[in-house]
Amino acid sequence: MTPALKTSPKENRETVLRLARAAGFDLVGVTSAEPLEKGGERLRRWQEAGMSADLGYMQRPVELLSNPKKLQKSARSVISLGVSYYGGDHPENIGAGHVARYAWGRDYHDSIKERLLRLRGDIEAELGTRVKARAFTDAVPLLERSAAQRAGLGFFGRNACLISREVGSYFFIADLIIDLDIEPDAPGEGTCGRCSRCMDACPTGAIREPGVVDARLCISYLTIENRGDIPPDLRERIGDRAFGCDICQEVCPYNKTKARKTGWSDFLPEAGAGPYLDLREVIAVRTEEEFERRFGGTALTRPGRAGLVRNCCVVAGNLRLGSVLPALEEALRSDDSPVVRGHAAWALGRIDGGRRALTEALEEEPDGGVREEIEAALGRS
Ligand code: B12
Ligand code: SF4
Ligand code: SF4
Repeated sequence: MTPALKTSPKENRETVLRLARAAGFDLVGVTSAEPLEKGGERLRRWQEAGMSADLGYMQRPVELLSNPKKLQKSARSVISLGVSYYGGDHPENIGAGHVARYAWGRDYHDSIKERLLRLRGDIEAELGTRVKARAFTDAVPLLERSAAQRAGLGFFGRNACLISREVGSYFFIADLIIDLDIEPDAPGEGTCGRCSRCMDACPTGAIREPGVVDARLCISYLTIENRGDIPPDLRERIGDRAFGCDICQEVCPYNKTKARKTGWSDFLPEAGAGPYLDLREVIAVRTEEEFERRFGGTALTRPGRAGLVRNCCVVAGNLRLGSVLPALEEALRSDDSPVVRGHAAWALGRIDGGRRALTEALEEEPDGGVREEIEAALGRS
């Protein structure tokens, strides 16, 4: 290892780009570690409008979320990386719970972190010096889309996603905040033109204005980050979505023509839960151990057992599946979580043959909130 670096920012850039591609990243770009001012401004307005819902990590100060140097004092550059998670399209629904594409395979946090650390090692080996670099994806408080846009990976779509002209928007963003001077890229450019398909297609109206998503209404938030009840007036609009939502990306013309099949076997359906969940099976998961056995190592653990079971109850109610009645009845009788029991009651109220179990449960139910759900499902309130 040589302590002093003899390579120029231009040479560093060539090295980083080559090594990142060799490590399997589809996209790579570089920006300085200076604050992301425009992104910070947008974040401030988003926070002030209450659109961050109860996401505590998004309510942290704008100065922190928009400044790479707050995460690593010695930072000189941000290497922004993109990796496609596109494993194809969903087969036609056969009465199951739809899973957003990014979560079909192994947990991306683990897969990407491993490769980022390997990339950092490769950079050190090639430059012959140690570098200080913080490696993360979707785990550290930084506006990753804004950093990626400034690093040239793509442009902001009206659905707020970063869209690459090379691969569309089905890609994760990962970062190395590094104490190395690297020649930066020009910011990403592109436009939606006159298209507004994502805004028209969003079932909950969550895209409040171009590029601005209200988390309180977004199905991705409601089914993944939210730990409590799904507001009754939004349940029907969730349709068959049991985990996350891709609607505003599915309708996007860039994804129709540019989506690139992932080269990482970790993200293929065989590596995890795949594109659909068996509703009866998930609704019957009663313990944390069973949940971990079934979904450990995938992103589906994020909402917790009760959250995922809750979502599957809502989907069963929306699809009005008689075959799921016994599982819903059992959940209403015996699940420990009031959130699960309440959503099971809601679903039973929408399925033919569900009333008897509701009437019986009303006698026994100890939780006031769940009793209200049962009353509502029976049409009494
Ligand atoms: C909080 C969060 C959410 C929240 C809020 C989403 C939101 N749009 O704000 C919820 C839970 C709803 C969510 C959902 C999803 N998320 Co999310 N999420 C995040 C997280 C942690 C922070 C996002 C954030 O800062 N939001 C606040 C707003 C203000 O910022 P922003 O989304 O970055 O939007 C910026 C740009 O869009 C820009 N902008 C928008 N329009 C315009 C127009 C102009 C002219 C300009 C200049 C700028 C501009 O301004 C905003 C501020 O910088 C990031 C990871 C991270 N640390 O950055 C992942 C991240 C954004 N999510 C990601 C993914 C994959 C998703 C989902 C697709 C998952 C799914 N299938 O269910 C959906 C997509 C929903 C959507 N349409 O945005 C990826 C996006 C990758 C990409 N190609 O864009 C990220 C980057 C995670 C990662 N590391 O890969 N997410
Ligand atoms: S992810 Fe779904 S709910 Fe969220 S903005 Fe996109 S279409 Fe709307
Ligand atoms: S669907 Fe249309 S408006 Fe929405 S992000 Fe794609 S190109 Fe832009």
